[in-house]
Amino acid sequence: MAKPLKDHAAIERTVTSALADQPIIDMHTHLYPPTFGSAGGANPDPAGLMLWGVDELITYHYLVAEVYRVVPATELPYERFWAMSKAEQADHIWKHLFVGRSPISESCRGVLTTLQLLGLDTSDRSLVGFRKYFAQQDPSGYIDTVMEKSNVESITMTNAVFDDPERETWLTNPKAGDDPRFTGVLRFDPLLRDWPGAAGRLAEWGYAVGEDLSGETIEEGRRFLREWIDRVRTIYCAVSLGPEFRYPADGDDATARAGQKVLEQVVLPVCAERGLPFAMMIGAKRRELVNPGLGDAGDTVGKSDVQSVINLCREFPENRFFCTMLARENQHELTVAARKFGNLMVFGCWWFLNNPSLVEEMTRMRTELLGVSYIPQHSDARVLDQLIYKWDHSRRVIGKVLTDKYADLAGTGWAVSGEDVARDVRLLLRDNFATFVTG
Ligand code: HDL
Ligand code: ZN
Repeated sequence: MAKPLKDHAAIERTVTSALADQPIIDMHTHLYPPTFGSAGGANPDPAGLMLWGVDELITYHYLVAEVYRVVPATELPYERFWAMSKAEQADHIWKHLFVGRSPISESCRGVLTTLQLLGLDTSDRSLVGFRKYFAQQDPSGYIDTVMEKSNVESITMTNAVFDDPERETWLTNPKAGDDPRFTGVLRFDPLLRDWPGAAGRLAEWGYAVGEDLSGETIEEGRRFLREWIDRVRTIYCAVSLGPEFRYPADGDDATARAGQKVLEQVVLPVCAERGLPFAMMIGAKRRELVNPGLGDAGDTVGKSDVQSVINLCREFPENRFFCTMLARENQHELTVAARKFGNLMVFGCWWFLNNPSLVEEMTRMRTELLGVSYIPQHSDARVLDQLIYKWDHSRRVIGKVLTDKYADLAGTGWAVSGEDVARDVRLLLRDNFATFVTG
């Protein structure tokens, strides 16, 4: 019989080391291997999709939004900011969010956590030394450094097939995704959010589809998905959906009705046939409705409809669904929905929820309602180095919650052992995902 953990301090130590020692499969990132072009280091490719280094960290779109709160567009027009070099943008953000004010927001703190855990001197308020360090790094070797420091064993990409640079990379270099440290996820938002636009693109690419979904459209749509699932060697398929997403679709909205038909007759049948989960990330209100001048920073959050997720899980029992929602207000109802369906796996504290106060609230609620049968976090990293801070900060909060929960458990007289904790942490940080993906 394993030795039970006696007191709160012993439980805290055990939980902290179990989380630190557990290699993570990061199930949602926007990261890429060097085959997609390296935008950092000594010889940056400005068109490269592999973002890394201090200037990319500081110009992450979360910080762009925050700097525009203190230097408004009336003072610095968006077009002028976007015309600056990456280094000039970073200098502007560093001046106003780090030197001119304390960098206590989660996005600013994250930059400093990453630099500190890389062993750099974060008492230095100049960027010169940091830039020198990154200029000395080799892109591929640096990926190993970051994965080792964050204890991430596998990085899941977001391969958005409707984004031209992404698609063209795959078409010109079939080996683009061969890096064993990365796995592919086929992302196709326009298929469901804007079928008329998507149909036009597919037709350009040689698929005999029609906006009116007639003729061979359904079969050709399935061919398109199958070909890209194979090319990307995708381990699940994904979309981001707006807060207005409904299943079944609102009868008056022709585009939404077309999206529903594509979901029912193309996406879900191909995912089921290939045994792939389908991930729905719901609640992002895209920048066109908010503030397009901010670019990636221009999107916002809206409350979504959990009943639509319930309807899909019930009506498509042969499909497996990942789901995360962007609004704090949706979290309790979505977590309760996960109690009703074994084919629903809730995951992550997405985007505007990835802040310690909300990660703690969500992780407590999920653990109390679901035990350890959920996936507490994904990084959503867009800049490679962010893995270091996003997982350091998340492990700290998850550790706080698990320590309390195991202390409560020990209080019932149940013998909590280090082996139990390590097994549960393995499920939360890796095996719940790995098992759900293989089905
Ligand atoms: O759609 C998504 O996958 C979101 O995560 C967006 O990429 C968003 O801009 C983001 O980076 N959130 O962290
Ligand atoms: Zn994302």
